[in-house]
Amino acid sequence: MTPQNPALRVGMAGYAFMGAAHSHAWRNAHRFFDLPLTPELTAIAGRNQSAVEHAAAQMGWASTETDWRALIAREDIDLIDICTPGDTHAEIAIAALRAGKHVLCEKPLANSVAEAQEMTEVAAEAARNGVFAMCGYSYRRTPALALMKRMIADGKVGTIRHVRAQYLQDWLSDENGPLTWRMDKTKSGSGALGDIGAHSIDAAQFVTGQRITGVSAIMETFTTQRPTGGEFVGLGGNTTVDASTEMGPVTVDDAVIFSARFDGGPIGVFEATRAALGRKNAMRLEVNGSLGSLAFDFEDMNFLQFYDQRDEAGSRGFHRIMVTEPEHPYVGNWWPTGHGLGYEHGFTHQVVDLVTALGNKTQPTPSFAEALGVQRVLAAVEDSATKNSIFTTTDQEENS
Ligand code: SOE
Repeated sequence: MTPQNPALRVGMAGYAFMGAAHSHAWRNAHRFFDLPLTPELTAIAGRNQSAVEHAAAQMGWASTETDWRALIAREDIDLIDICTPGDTHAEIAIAALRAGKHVLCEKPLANSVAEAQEMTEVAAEAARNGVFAMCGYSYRRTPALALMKRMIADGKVGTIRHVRAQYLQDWLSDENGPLTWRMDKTKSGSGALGDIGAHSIDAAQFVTGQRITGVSAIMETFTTQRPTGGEFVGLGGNTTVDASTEMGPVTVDDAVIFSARFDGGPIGVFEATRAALGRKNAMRLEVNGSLGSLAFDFEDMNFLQFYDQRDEAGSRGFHRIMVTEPEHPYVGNWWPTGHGLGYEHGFTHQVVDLVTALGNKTQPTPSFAEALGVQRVLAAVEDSATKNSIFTTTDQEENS
């Protein structure tokens, strides 16, 4: 009888889409990976008693709280998992760390650089006492993106010249879609930029091992007013019928595009939108180097495209690597080759890496300091978009 690993007792704040994805990960990680600690779904917190009790029953949590502060006060909880909107991240994470609880905080880390800086300082102090914090940029744990990073590090594309990142969704194409927290700047911090553009920024810095040092941006809000009171069915799909006819202001971007410079020399082009009809979750990343290119599209997430200039001239072309071999990151613990993984597996791999780091008493990644770096890029993009001077063609005609 192998000795039972110590428990990692988890308290989660929030139970919507991210709560469901994180709960799936906490339930399954130790059943497919050998972990030094065994996660336990000890308590879930949400303000609405009946809703959080339903969520607990559905997602497998042992108890409920209606205030996140009660989670932090409990002696039977070791880690706080923050799956709430961005305006609550700083308050919850700082209180949890100061109470000696490890923290997993959904992305983006915060709604401002100032909040992210304070969280990072508190996390650094907590780490000195063996209490660790991680930010939930889960896409880097998609096997094909982890393989992209490995191949770049192994020199497969040579010197990086271009980084091209798009994150395209269409669930906000419908102007009758209701006004929810993701469109309220006081709750979400920004729109497509922080919600999905942050994933692209983290993934681009992760796979290249380089940092964005400067940006030039345009941000746009296509639908400036939306019906209040309704909710989206799931995230995409049709809106519910109970959206009221009262309209409210959208205070965030529908779409953002920006150019970027990386500290190691490459230049980059980024795009994030939730209004690209027909694109459901097209998180795309392409790296072009002096010896080859790598390209990924989450809508084809079990494959990585690789062009190798060193191939025979007559046989050069993008190879479509099926990322399901035991040699590939994470996949050896799941199914035989060719059976594939899904969106939820990135969250499970996130728990695997977090719990492994905690069991080894080492800093899990991305740390709050690394997530602060993404926050700085988000702020620079917003700053550029508000101050950027677009050189119109009429300017050129007048000045010529
Ligand atoms: C909505 O755009 C959303 O749920 C994001 O918030 C998630 O981070 C992304 O993984 C899926 O789309």
